[in-house]
Amino acid sequence: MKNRYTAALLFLLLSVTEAKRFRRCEVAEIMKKAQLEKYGGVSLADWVCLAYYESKFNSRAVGGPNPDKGRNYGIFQINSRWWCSRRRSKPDFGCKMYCRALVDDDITDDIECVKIIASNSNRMNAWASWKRHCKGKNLSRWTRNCKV
Ligand SMILES: *[C@@H]1O[C@H](CO)[C@@H](O)[C@H](O)[C@H]1NC(C)=O
Ligand SMILES: [Ca+2]
Repeated sequence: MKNRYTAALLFLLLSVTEAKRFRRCEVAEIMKKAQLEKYGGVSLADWVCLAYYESKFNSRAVGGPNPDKGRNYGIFQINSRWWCSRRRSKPDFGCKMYCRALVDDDITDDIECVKIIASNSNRMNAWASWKRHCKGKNLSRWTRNCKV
């Protein structure tokens, strides 16, 4: 019994340290400050919606592996196949960043990376969850009551 209790407590502590869940308006306000709505030809609400469906606003989320062998990092689930480097050597992929910089609790550099992704020819279609859940929908609820 004692061991099970200890294990449960340890699990709880690990869960807490492994997830940093941002609040919806917190995400919207950071994005607004970084002028993300000027990228991808979409609104700020589209970006908030995208981040929700990619990661539930968990900046430490790691997804995949994908069929292309990449993994997806952080609040925007950025793919290491094209955009960030998992290796120790100089980061040379699209965003010129290490993937580990995409799973910390500072999302401002992640935003700079998605600006580059959204400027690419596929634009927002790089994110399947945006196409499925956000594209062309009424997204007013994503920025409702936020200071943006
Ligand atoms: C979007 O939904 C909100 C309520 O959720 C509504 O007030 C608004 O008029 C809708 N906008 C459009 C363009 O339908
Ligand atoms: Ca970051």
